[in-house]
Amino acid sequence: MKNKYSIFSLARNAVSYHQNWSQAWRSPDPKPAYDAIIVGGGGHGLATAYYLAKEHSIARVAVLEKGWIGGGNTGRNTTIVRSNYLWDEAAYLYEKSLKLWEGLSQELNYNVMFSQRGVMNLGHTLQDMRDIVRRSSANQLNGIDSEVLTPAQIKDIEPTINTSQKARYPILGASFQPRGGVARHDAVAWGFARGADRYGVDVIQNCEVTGIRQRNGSVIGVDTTQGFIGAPKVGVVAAGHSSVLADYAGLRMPIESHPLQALVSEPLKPVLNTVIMSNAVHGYISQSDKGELVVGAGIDSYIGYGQRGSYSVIEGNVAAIVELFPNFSRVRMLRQWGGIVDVCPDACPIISLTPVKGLYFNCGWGTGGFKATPGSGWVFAYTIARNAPHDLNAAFDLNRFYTGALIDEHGAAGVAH
Ligand code: FAD
Ligand code: PYC
Repeated sequence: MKNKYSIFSLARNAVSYHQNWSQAWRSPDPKPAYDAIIVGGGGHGLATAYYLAKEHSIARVAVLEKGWIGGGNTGRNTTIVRSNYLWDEAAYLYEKSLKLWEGLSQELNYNVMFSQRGVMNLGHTLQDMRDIVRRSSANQLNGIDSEVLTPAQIKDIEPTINTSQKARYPILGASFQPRGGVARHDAVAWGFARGADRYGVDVIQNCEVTGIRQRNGSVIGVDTTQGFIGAPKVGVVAAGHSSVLADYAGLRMPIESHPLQALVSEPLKPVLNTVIMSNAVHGYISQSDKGELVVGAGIDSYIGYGQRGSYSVIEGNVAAIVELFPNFSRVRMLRQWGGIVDVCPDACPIISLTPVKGLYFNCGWGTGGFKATPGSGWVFAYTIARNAPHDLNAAFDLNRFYTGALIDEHGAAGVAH
């Protein structure tokens, strides 16, 4: 019976141009003040608001987004999810996130299309293989699924890959995380937005934060394109624009902002079974459920805010992909785009209190924050609610850049930066 009604409702809404289609979340005007403001309506910001309301009963919250939700890196990334990081601190944080991914569609009652098809990181040199074995062993010691594959095992899983030892960069092996995979990126933003809205959170789009006001060293609210909005707690999750927001508060972040590009092909019949990444040749590839090949490379080396990227990176990227998969040489690429990623010197994020009381920053995820979306929101909500980090994010404090306790994850970052 339920299905019959939903089929009728679909047909009715199709002919009425969705006039009576109930909105997934409200579009409220901003209130004069909230208990907490989250700056940035990407997946991380929306997840933070969701967990603030759900886990900490702080629901007088506004998420302020300068454009539309998910229109930043959340909607621009290549959706790879994995937790195979080297050091305990990072491995625990990403693994918390992966566990949340595993129940996220049920948690939000929204299909985020999380597909655990496995992620392979290829090795092309003896040093690559030494690093792979080391990281895989570290993962296993931390209870994270990880295997080291031979070229023959790789070929069994991906029959179209070129494992010839005569290739310019021959494949010597790979690490494989079977629980890794991909998800539908904008569904994650929409699912968290709808969930947060149902707890009473105001998700406010087209509302750019243009200033962060403080009094006697404490935050008191933000200036926006829709006027001043007061709050004793402000959490900034602005991905590629974190330094701009930090500047509003008189802070400097140890961050560089770089373009990162991606491209997709025309749709093909199913041809790839897993996600394949190669840091050494600067290329990674997966196949979307629509059949498109989803391809990306390392960052563009210059600093900038233009969400485009340069042609030379694309050229090197597709050359690497064609070397790995010669039969893709005649596939046509349909679209290309860029996003701006904020990169920290140790390739790890900052999830931290700041010298301004009530002001918190969650940033510096570089090329790899999509996979962390639920976990990042979960720990950041805790940090804002308790005014103290959770054990899982204590090591990702801003102070590490003063103490020197950096967590170098350049090797585990899927793409070079
Ligand atoms: P965003 O979605 O960018 O959210 C930040 C929001 O803040 C934006 O919507 C922006 O409009 C808003 N904002 C900025 N300034 C203001 C302001 N002043 N006022 C109000 N709002 C503001 N990660 C992975 O784990 N796997 C991948 O496969 C992967 N691939 C990637 C491929 C590309 C091409 C790119 C660009 C990134 C990729 N990443 C990947 C990284 C990942 O996309 C990001 O780390 C992650 O999405 C960051 O999430 P976010 O919610 O913080 O960012
Ligand atoms: O962090 O796994 C990752 C990733 C893949 C592509 C971009 N980032």
